[in-house]
Amino acid sequence: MQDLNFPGGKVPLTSQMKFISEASHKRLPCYRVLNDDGSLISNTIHEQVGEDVAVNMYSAMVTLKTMDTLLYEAQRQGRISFYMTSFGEEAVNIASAAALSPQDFVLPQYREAGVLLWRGFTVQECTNQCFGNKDDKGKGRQMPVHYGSNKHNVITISSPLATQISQAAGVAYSLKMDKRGACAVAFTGDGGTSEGDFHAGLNFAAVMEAPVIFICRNNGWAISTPVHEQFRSDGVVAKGLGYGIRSIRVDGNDVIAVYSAIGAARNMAINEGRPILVEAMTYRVGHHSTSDDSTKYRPMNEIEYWKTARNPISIFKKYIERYGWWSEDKESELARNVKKQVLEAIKTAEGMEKPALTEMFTDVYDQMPPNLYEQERSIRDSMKKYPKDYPIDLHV
Ligand SMILES: Cc1ncc(C[n+]2csc(CCOP(=O)(O)OP(=O)(O)O)c2C)c(N)n1
Ligand SMILES: [Mg+2]
Repeated sequence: MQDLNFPGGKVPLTSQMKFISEASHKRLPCYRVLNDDGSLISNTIHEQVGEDVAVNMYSAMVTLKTMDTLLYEAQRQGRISFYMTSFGEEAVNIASAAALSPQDFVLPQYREAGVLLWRGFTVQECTNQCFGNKDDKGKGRQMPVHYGSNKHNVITISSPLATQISQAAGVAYSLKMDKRGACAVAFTGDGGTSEGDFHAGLNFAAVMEAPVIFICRNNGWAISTPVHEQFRSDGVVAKGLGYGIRSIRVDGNDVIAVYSAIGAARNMAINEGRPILVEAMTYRVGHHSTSDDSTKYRPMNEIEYWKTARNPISIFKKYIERYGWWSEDKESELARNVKKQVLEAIKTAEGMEKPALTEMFTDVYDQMPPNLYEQERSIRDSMKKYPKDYPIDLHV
């Protein structure tokens, strides 16, 4: 039978009434370079990572984990209101950031603080944001961990899921029109892929040939929703075909695999002008946030397995030890320095004044409208009337 020329191209005809199966019997494979004992799998194609980059990536992962541990504790002590950790996902954070260029625009979900740290946004800056003090660039108006930095080309995190995905398609298209030789990178969780914005963003990027990398951290859970209640497709990578997007599934706990895949994705996105979808398979070892207790909905041994046997930091430590790039002395020195750095940052951030009250009402409109003046007056009256209910250090 002949092909028929439909709008959109020629399609072969068939007399067989054959439905396309909803699933292939084999799941799509996951690209991996490192064994769990830190040795290289033979015959893999991957980036050669030298000592400096490897040690920097390892140190950044340890910094992220230490910052998470101590800021999580600070929340438990009532010193900050909220926190989210990246435990178990340090490799996706750091290795993807390391494979990008500082000119690439990153649009994070919220579990990617490591990308900021890698770009030079300091532990002190993260801590200032979490404490909402006067050095927080967001002027204390966002929830903790909603970082963003103009200087580092990282768009501020917004709580509503997936909004960053369609925005990234637009950012990428503009980078392409301006011939900037850079790409946009949007992170999402597995849960974020159920939002309409995910589908709109991928389709828009494919049609407009926008240089954007969509990185999905498939960590198994969206708060208490497991992935089998999230989608019936073979995870996220399978969706790429539906949108005409080149895609790869990668072991998200393997630093070298993530680094290599994101580096290759970046080259294709920019040089060929196309979006790329990366599904990084990982696990959320921590609770969803400080408002969650994940032992209520998942078994302890599952958490323990990913925390120990599949820990991305320990796997990569074994890799750098094999090359003689790391030692127990270096490990203790790093641990000591990083802990000191984070504790000092917390002390400084906590001791700093809060932003002036007026900041709560500015930056939304060019000229402050009467209703905001009214709200400001009302809060000042309330402070006078109930001084005990407001922090004494509130800078008015
Ligand atoms: C539009 C929207 N719906 C619901 C929520 C509440 N919410 C916050 S995080 C989250 C789970 C997201 O899971 P996932 O994308 O897998 O990311 P992870 O937390 O696992 O990193 C939900 C449902 C939200 N913030 N925005
Ligand atoms: Mg998730």
